[in-house]
Amino acid sequence: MRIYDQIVTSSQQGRKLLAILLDPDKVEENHLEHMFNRIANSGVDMIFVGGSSVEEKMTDNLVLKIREYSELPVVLFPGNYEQISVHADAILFLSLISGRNPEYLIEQQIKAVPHLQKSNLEIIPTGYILIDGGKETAVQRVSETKPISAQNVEEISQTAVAGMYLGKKLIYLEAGSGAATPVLPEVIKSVKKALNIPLIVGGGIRSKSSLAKAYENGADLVVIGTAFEENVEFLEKIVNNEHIC
Ligand code: 1GP
Repeated sequence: MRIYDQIVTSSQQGRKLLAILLDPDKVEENHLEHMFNRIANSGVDMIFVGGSSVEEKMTDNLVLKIREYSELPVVLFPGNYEQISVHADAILFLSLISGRNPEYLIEQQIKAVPHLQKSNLEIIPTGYILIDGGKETAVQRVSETKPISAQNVEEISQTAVAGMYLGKKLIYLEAGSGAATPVLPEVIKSVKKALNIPLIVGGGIRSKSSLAKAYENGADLVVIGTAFEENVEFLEKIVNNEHIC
C-alpha cells in the first residue's frame, strides 16, 4: 500500500501513527545500529529524514544506511530540494503556507521537479504550517518566515483549510525542532475539526503526556526528532511497546 493510503486508512480507523525524524546533519552513522535496535518493536511506523541545513549527499547516505537496519518506510521531509534522495519511499512535498517567502512557497518546489521526475518517490503534497513554539527554531531562521502566534487558532485553522482547498493531501502543524512548547491541544483540535485530510503534528514533543495530548486532540501522525536524538531510550519509556490511542 502506498504510504499516503496507509496514513488515510490509519486516520479513518483511529490508529495513531508515530514517525521518528532523523536529521542527516545530526545523526552519527556509528549510532545507527543502536538507534534502530531501539526503534524496532517500539511502535514506530515510519522514519522521516530531513533537516534545515544538510550538505549534499548526506541524505542519500543516511537513507541507504537506514535501509541496512530497518524495513520501515522512509519518508523525506526535506529542508530544500538538495535533500531529495531517490532511495527513499516517499517525499512530503512541502509548501510553507504559513510563510510569505516565495522561495519556500513555490521556488524550491520548482527546483525539485527535475530530481523528482527521475525518481519513483511517492509525492505527497503537504501544507506546512509553522507555529510559534516559544523560541526561534532552525526552520524559522532558514526559511526567513514568521511563525503564526501559538494562540491564533483562527489564523492557523484558516491557513490549514486554505491548504486543503489548494489540494494539499496532508497538513503538518510544526512548532519547530526543539520547540519549547509543542503545538497547543486547542489548536490541534480546531484544525482537525476543520479538515477532512490527515493531520501531522511535530516540534517539541518530549513526553508521553504531550504525545498523548497531540493524539487525543486529533493528530493522526506525530513526529518526534530531538527527544529521540537526545535519548534513544525515550521511545521505550513513552511508547512502552504500544501505541497510545
Ligand atoms: C521538526 O517536527 C519535527 O521538524 C520534530 O521536532 O525535533 O522537536 O521533535 P522535534
